[in-house]
Amino acid sequence: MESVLASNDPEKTENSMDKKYANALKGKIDADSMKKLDALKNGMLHAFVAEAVELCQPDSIKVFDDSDADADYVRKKAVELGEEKPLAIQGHTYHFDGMADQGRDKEVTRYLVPPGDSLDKTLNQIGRDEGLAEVRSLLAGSMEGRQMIVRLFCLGPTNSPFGIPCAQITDSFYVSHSEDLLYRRGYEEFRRIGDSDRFFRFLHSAGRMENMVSAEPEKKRIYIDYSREQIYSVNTQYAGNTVGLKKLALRLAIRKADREGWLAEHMFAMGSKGPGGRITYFCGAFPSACGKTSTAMIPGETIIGDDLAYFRIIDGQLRAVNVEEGIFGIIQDVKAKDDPVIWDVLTRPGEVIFSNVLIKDGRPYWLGMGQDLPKDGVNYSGPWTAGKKDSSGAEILAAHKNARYTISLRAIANMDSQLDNPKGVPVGGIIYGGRDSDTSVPVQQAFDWTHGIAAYGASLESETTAATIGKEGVRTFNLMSNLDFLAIPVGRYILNNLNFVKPLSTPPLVFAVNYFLRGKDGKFLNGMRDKAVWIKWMELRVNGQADAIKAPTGQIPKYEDIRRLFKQVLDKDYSRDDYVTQFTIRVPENLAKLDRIEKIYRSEITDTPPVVLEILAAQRKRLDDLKTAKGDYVSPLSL
Ligand code: GTP
Ligand code: SPV
Ligand code: MN
Repeated sequence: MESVLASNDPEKTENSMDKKYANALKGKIDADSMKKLDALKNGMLHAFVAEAVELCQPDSIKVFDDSDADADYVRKKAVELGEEKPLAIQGHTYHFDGMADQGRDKEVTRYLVPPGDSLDKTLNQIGRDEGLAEVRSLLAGSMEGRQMIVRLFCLGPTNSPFGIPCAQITDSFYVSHSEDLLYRRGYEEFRRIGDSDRFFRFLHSAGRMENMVSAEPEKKRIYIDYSREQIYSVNTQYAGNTVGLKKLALRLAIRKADREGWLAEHMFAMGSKGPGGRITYFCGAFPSACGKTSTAMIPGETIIGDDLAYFRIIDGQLRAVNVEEGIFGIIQDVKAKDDPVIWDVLTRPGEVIFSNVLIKDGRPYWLGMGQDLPKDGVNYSGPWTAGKKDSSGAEILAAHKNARYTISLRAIANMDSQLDNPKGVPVGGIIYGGRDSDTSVPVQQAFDWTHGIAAYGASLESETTAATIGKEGVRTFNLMSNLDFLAIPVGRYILNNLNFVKPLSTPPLVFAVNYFLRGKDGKFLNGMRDKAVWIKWMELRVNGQADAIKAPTGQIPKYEDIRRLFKQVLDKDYSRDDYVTQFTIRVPENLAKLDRIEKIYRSEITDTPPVVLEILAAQRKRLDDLKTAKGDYVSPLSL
């Protein structure tokens, strides 16, 4: 049969939709959905839906608008169909992903490269024609017997220079429900943009399912058709692989930002309260599972976002928005004592999706929750008892390390009042951090923007975690925590960052933190809550109210300031010994890091901006000089 979409018939229905598209939907779409879709008068959207229907062959199609009734339908369907199951507390549900679907799957996430284009050879990629044929064959007929869900959302606030409208098509009510919690509704935003092609498109199918879990992980594919700003995802449910607006959109946004002169970052955004009630905003980039959510959630501060931020220069200020309005957060180690804000949301009635936790008697359990876990229950592996092994003989823990919760920021007591400001918030400081057991001090400030971008952001390394599938604990280069999502040349991306602040008279300060520094005994040198002190020190620095000591790697805090802040913020006595141990400059480790980073920029990255190498060379010289003067391990008191 010839595709109805192939005809070139310009004839319109009595409504706005092209007849060929209307024909493709006929018999499957209900009148209300047709009305909603038609009212948007967006030819590109109509084409996207019609093509998806032709390919995936759903039984029915439902188009959603911004109404609470529609969100309600999604929530109910997720439970009715069994993708989510209710828990004892009202509004709480849980969802499992498959055994081989517990994190972002970088292996099968590929860019579709059109003929004549080329991407950095380190990026996972496939020719566009070949890739499209492959993923389309996996999607063909994938929605038979199911309903196709057509949702419209907005990345960033609506009616804002930051906003990017998005259309998500999926057959998963879990994915759709997650998006309801995580993103701003966008039907009205589409109405506002009219017949524009300025929107991202995501097509997802969970594929064949067993027990409501994607059953063919070997056929999992996540393909990024960047030349059309469209993503295909199939045979997976894990949100990082399916929720188009999260990391898949980030890949498109980075390219769009590059073209348009703004920045799309893997960063949290938060407000820190300073003396006199002022609020100073910070954005921070740490790789997956390295502390963004925990930092954005510091008790007593305010949260804008925990994972994704867009930056623009507006009215002479660097301003940021949260791309999202919810949290897909790691649940491991969330405890009543350390994380009172999240704990509260996770233990009272309200909308929460728990994924890949242990369930027993209608209650969720996770690793590091601060209490003994049941010895049996149900988890992502099915019925579970302590000691259960997987097919390769490895122990299956009670809950997955990358188990998560999905909530709306609106449920959180310390949500910042500026979350929806269409112009975002002014950024006082940028923070880079990663899992670094042996090199960097807990907090330091760059000498200037260029030093911060080159020596902190572009030199970021972190040990891998359970948030991505693969080996954990491997020290990996991950510039600006954004390397997984970068499909523009690395040097170009660094230059975009370097040049971004050129129009500003005072750029934000740049800081580096390290929550994961270990002592000789292998134990962490800092407690979970110490980050609250580092943030307060940065807040004072941004406002010119704290001194610093010049070290070769940056400016570090003075003991007296930190001691005072520990007392004030955590009511803790911070000893001079702790200060010396934590802030000792570890010269050999810092030099070794420079060796690793310089090697990458000299031999693997072909468009390294020369200034990056100059900054690193100057840092090396400062470290060498210190070594000559004072040895390998230099106390901050002797700087
Ligand atoms: P993504 O959502 O994957 O992007 O991660 P994230 O950067 O938001 O990470 P998150 O804040 O959820 O932290 C993840 C893990 O880091 C948790 O298991 C925490 O226990 C651990 N963590 C956070 N802060 C600290 C800290 O100060 N010290 C130590 N040792 N671990 C920490
Ligand atoms: C991350 O892995 O950085 C996350 C979770 O924030 S995911 O949705 O998988 O991207
Ligand atoms: Mn993340």
